This record gives sequence, C-alpha cells and structure tokens, in this order.
Amino acid sequence: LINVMENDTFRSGETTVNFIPNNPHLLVPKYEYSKDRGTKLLKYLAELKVNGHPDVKAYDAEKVFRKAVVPVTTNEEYPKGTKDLLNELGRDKFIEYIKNEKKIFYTDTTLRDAHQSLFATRLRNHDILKVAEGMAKSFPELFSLEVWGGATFDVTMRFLHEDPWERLRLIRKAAPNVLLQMLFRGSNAVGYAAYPDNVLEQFIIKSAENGIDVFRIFDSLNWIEGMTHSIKVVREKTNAIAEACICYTGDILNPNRQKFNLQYYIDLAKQLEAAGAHMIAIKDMAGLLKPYAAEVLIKELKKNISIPIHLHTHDTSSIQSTTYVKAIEAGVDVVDVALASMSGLTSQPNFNSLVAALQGTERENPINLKKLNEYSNYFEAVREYYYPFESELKAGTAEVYDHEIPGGQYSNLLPQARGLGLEDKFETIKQNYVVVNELFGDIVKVTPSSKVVGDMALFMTSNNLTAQDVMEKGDNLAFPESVKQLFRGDLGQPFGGFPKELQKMILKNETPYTEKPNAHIKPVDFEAELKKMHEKFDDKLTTEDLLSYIMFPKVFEDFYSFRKYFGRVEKLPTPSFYYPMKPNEEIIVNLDSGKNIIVKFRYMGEPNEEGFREVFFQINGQTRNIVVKDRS
Ligand code: 3PY
Ligand code: ZN
Repeated sequence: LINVMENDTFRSGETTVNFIPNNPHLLVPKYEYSKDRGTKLLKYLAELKVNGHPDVKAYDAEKVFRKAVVPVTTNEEYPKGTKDLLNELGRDKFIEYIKNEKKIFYTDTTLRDAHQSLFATRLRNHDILKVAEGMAKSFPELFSLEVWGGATFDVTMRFLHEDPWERLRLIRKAAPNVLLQMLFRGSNAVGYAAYPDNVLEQFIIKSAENGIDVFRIFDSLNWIEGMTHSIKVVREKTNAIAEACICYTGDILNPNRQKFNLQYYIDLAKQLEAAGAHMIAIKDMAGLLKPYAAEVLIKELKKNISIPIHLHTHDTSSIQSTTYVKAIEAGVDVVDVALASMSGLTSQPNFNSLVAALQGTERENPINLKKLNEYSNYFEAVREYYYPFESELKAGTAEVYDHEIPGGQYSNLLPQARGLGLEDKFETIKQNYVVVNELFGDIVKVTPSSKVVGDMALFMTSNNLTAQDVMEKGDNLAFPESVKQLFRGDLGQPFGGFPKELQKMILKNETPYTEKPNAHIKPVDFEAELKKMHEKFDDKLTTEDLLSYIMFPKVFEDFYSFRKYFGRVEKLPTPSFYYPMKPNEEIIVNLDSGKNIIVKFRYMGEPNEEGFREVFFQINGQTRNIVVKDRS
C-alpha cells in the first residue's frame, strides 16, 4: 500500500517538484509507520541526513551555531499585566485606561510579524517557547505580544509541520498575564480567499478560546464591508478587543498623490469606530508613513475619533523610528516594535532603542532595558539558525516610497522571482509593481491584494509587457488567475472602483459583482464536516482542526500524515530540524512531560543496489539503524 495514492494533492495532479521531498513518508507502506515517538523522530533525522531539507537548497556544512542563551527569569510570580487589567476592568474601562494613560504602550511583534517579514515566517515553537514565559514575566508593561495570525497560520503547518492552534495554546499558557494579539485578514481570516461568515465566526470564537485577546482586523482593499462582520463577532461573541485597521498607502503630504488623502483616512476611521471597533490601527504595511505625515494623521484622527490609536509600520526605509517619535508627540497610544535583533528593514522598528530614546520624557514607559537587551541577544543567536530564509536587503531604501511593496512581501518577492528564473530582472519587477498599481487604478496593497499586484508584475516581466502592451493586447492575454479574481470582486471593492476598460479585458465574458464575496459561498455545516473529517482522519480531531482543514485542506492533510509518520518534529532543536547532524553530534529531545531522549548520530552507510542507505544513531545509548531511500 503506497499512501501517495490516497493523498488529495497527489491525486489532483497539482503537485510541485517539491511534493515528494516534502512528503517522503507517502512512499512508505503504512505498516511501517512506527508508534514509538523516538523512532519517528529518528526517521526524520535519517531522512534529513540522506536527502537534506527540501526548503534549504544550499547550506554551509561547516557553520557552527552560537549557543542561544535564555535570559534568567528571577521573579517566580507573573507580574500583573494588561491581560489581568482587561479581566479586572472589563473591555470598556480597559480601553479608557489605555486612552488616558500618559505613557506610550508597546506591542512586541517578535513572535509574528518580525520573523514573517525577516525570514519568511519560519520561527519555530522550539525557539519561541524557551522565552515566552520569561518575556511575559519581564515585560508586563507591554500592551500586547503579537504572536499569531497573518502568514504564521499556514506556514506553521506547511513548512514547520507544527499545529498553529497548539502554538497559540502553549504561548497562552506561558504568557497568561499579557494580552495576546493576532492579525486577522477580515473576510479572508488567515487565508488568501473569502470564507463564509459562519467560518469567520467560528474561527474568531475558537481563536479567543485558545488565547487571543486582541484581533487586529483589516481588509486588503480597506473595504469596510470586509471588516464589519468580524468586528461584530469579536464584540458580541468574545471578550476580546476588536482593533480595526486603516491600511496606509500613498502620502498624505504629497499634493500629487491625493487619491488616499487625509480626509479619506479620517472618514475610514470614523466608519470603523461607528462599526464598533474598540481601537483603530494604522496599518502601514509597507512603511510609507513619513514622520511629518504621521504627526498630521495622528493629530487629526485624535480630533475625529475617541478610541485609542495603535500604529504599525515596517522599517524598510530605516527612518520609521522618527515616524514613531512624531506620532508619540502627537498622542498615538500604542506602537508596534520588535526586539532589537529582530527589528529594522522589512521588520518593525527597534524596541530597545525606542525605549532608550524616550527615557526621561513625559511619555516614557519604564520597560526593563537590560532585559530587552538580553532577549535581543537570545534572538540574535536564534536568528542564525534561519539564515537560508533571510532576505537580501542590506540597508534601508527610499525606493519603498516608489514601489510601495509591503515588508512581508518584499522578503518573498526575490525567491519568487528566482523560482521563475527572473532573478536578474528584480529591478524590472519592482518597476512593474508600480506600473501594475497604476494600471489597477492605485489600490491598497496588502495580503492578498499585494500578492495580486506582485503576480501581475511577474507576469508582465516574464512576458516583456509594458502598460501600453497590456492595454492594447489585453483582450488576447491570459491574465493570472489571481488577477481575474481581484477584478471579479473576490477580494472586495477598491476605493474608487476598478478601471472599467481593463476589467473588461481581464474578465472577458465574466460579469463582476460588487456584493460581499462570501455572499456567494454556502455556510459550512460544522457538525457534518467534523463527522466527515473523523471518518477521513481520526475521531480525536477537533473543531480547531476542522477550521485548519477548511482553510487549507491540502496543507492540513499533508501536515496530518507527516505528523503520523515523523511525529512531533517541533521537539527537535532548530539546527537539527534544518541541517543534517554531524558525526557524533548529540542532541537532547524533550518529548513530553519531562521525558528526554538523547540522540547521537553515528554514521551513514553507502546506498545499496536499490538506492537505500542505512543511517546509524544511538538513542539513549542503544544503537538504532534507519533505512532511507536516497533520492539524489
Ligand atoms: C499578513 O496578512 O500576513 C500581513 O502581515 C499583512 O501585512
Ligand atoms: Zn506588518
């Protein structure tokens, strides 16, 4: 019995070249699936030794990693934090408290946006859980820890073989005193397409039950209809905070760029307040909000709305800490920062340095700077493990004001171009990104609308098309699927509408619509679907698992069967998750509730006639061999 025949991805014929490398277990007969947790992990380590990690194309076999020193947490008890305050005061009084406090509040994004934007969302549970408790104990003054949502949801399953829900529960347990925050893509939840309202509702309820206190809700076109349902669900079905976003694009101080002007943002913020948002976030996903524009925007928003304002940016230009200083002077309530070693460039501004810069000022928040530096040092060493995923941006760039590419997308665009053989045309791709934005009528660009602009820029680059070519030959062009979806209305409606002529060429005979995309999707019958899922997989699966499956069916299926075969790979230290072990290298793996195994790699044999190799380990001193097919 070869399991690959039962795999939906395989059967659909949509496999990529990485399908087998990513799912080597699917070629193994089911009776060879081990029940023993240690053996499962040895199979993973043996596979890695023989065939390498599918995600790591090249690595430096000589590289030695520095020890990541976990800061010592001396205080035994959790100090009172924002989560305790929210529980004590209730939502409305808590919001009043945030608004009336003089000191500036911080959200630390290290465990979500920072690694999403710096090294393709790859940060693993193993490295998070060593410090989550210490961070919660050391920094109770935080507004929140942003730890979940955005791209982390699918990437944890897809590439890390970890369960996103389990990650959330473990962080919640480690950080019970501080608010936990997630990024929620409105109608698209944590996916890339619209979901039925009852799926959004279940997702929000389950996220809150598993630990989320603050939902940062946005729409990729700033379309209010894409956010209202989520705001309502958070308000009515949970005790959490609904923070709704105005995504910032353009430049309010540029007289030639007035589609998204000051009044546009004020109107949007007022609508979101009226729709029930507890807080407003200015989501500056590309880092376009310049210091003096921030001053004007915050002052005007403060005059027009009465809920707290939370500012989010990316430091691609490397000048965004000055934006924060101006925003703080103008009265912003909370800003998003990342620990020093996880900050800057496509990530958020530097937490440690901002805390230092505000010392002795009237808005100082006395966060323990020495501790911030210790945690930054920990992540400096940890970040090295992920070097194959780092973007190649070396310094801040003012080009971001031209191309307006979001921080999270920028780090992804070069590998995407490389995959299409367009690496040498990266400059043209960036220029085409601008051209596409103009063709599309100047739209908000953030997941998933930013991906559509990126797809079209890649399409134009690989086909050598200019804007004029597109407008002249459009009737005969086969536009990328995502472009058709956008113009059909699948991501909602852009401010000012779609350019009609282009829309006709893209959609050909299809008719676009302007109602909510999920008005066309049938609600999910959770009970029936869970039953089906129990039959297909096993009856221990929960509604949370079902939500993962509804949003990412193939990814979930692969995650599920990978875990059945290789076990809890999240227990492996990160270097041995990505890189083959060296002879006589020894690792300690903490399986569960204190049970440790010591694994030592001994050697690997030559391939036999059928191409199988034996890999020898010692597990708690006993020799074990694992046979693996060499696919090289
Ligand atoms: C996401 O949607 O993942 C983002 O980070 C958008 O900025
Ligand atoms: Zn961001």
